Amino acid sequence: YISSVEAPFIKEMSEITHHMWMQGWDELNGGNISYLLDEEEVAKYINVLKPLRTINLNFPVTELAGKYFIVTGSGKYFRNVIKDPEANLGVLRVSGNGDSVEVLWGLRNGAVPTSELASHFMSHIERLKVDPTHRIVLHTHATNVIAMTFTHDLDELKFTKTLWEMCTECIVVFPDGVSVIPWIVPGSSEIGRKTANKMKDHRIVIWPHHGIFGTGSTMDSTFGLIETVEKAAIVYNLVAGKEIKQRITDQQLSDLAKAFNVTPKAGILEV
Ligand code: 2HA
Ligand code: ZN
Repeated sequence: YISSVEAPFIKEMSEITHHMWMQGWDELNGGNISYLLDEEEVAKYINVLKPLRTINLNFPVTELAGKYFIVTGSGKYFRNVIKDPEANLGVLRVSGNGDSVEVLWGLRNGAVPTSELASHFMSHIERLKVDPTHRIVLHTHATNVIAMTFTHDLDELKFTKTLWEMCTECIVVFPDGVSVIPWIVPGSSEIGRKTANKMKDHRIVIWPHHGIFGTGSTMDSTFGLIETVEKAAIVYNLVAGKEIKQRITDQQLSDLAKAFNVTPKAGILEV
């Protein structure tokens, strides 16, 4: 095998966790990522014939049987991943009946996958149904999105419209809008099911007073999507309480969608 630390997927995970920590979004053990990998890609760097150990799941995921993922570890800090990927990340394979995962690399010293594995795996299942190129689920405590969930109506159509209005490019980047679930205890199967249910027709799910889930085919597109939502939330928070003298109108949002050939989520624009 080529040295595992040379694996592009380990480098990508190390770089993005470092970058997100630098944004201030992933304090302490906040945030988690799971990334669906191809067996051939994994097998170039890691011995897939010798699982290190098995971890049982309390939410079976038969749909993901045999699939490979690299994930962040539970209780691990994004800040530390780049210094020691093998302690803070793990490469997993879902067992044939979907009720456990085999650890193939990483999660040194008995560490376990992210506490939000239920939300991640259930979201992968739903996104793969609508997008065969889907690969990544990324959760982070994006500061301004969290702040916005205190002052803005949590109705997801209203939330989406406000974000679209904050920056011209938003409707082009997420014409499918954002979804919002109620506040639920994190790490639970319930929050996993509610999140995944929204993933049937959204790539973004906002957890009020907690953070955001984003999905996509590549690390760049997934991070870029979350970055764009967060940017809109920054602008929202900056103009909050100030007199708005001009704004992007519904007609202009509709013109943007036409010009960039995207279909805005229905029921939001009044034109
Ligand atoms: O990993 O972010 O939602 C800690 C969390 C839980
Ligand atoms: Zn969190």
